[in-house]
Amino acid sequence: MSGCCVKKSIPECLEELKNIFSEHAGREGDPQKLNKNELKTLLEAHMFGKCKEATEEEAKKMFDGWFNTMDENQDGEVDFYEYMVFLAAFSCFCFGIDCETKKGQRQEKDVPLTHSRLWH
Ligand SMILES: [Ca+2]
Ligand SMILES: [Ca+2]
Repeated sequence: MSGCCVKKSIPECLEELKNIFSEHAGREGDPQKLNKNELKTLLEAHMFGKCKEATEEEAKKMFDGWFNTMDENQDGEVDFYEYMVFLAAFSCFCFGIDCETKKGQRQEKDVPLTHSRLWH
């Protein structure tokens, strides 16, 4: 994954993101949506790795927080739209860019700093 977007076009990068989503979403149940197991595997494989500083219970609590943040319509699964909205918000957070949610609140409220600290 490292080097993504260095010499790739934006559509190529988006296709890569979609491929990662599809690869994991297709493992269980609905192939168009990520359930909790699928999302956990995706995040560990492509985003955060395994959390080393937190206990298993703390990691589960954090993951549940991430999942609930991503599952905007609260149907218990994360679809591609929810995944991309999360990535957009997460990108802003990582790059220190202010981004407003639909409710007009700062994104930091949904992605607490402790999550970032513990997952790196
Ligand atoms: Ca699925
Ligand atoms: Ca959902």
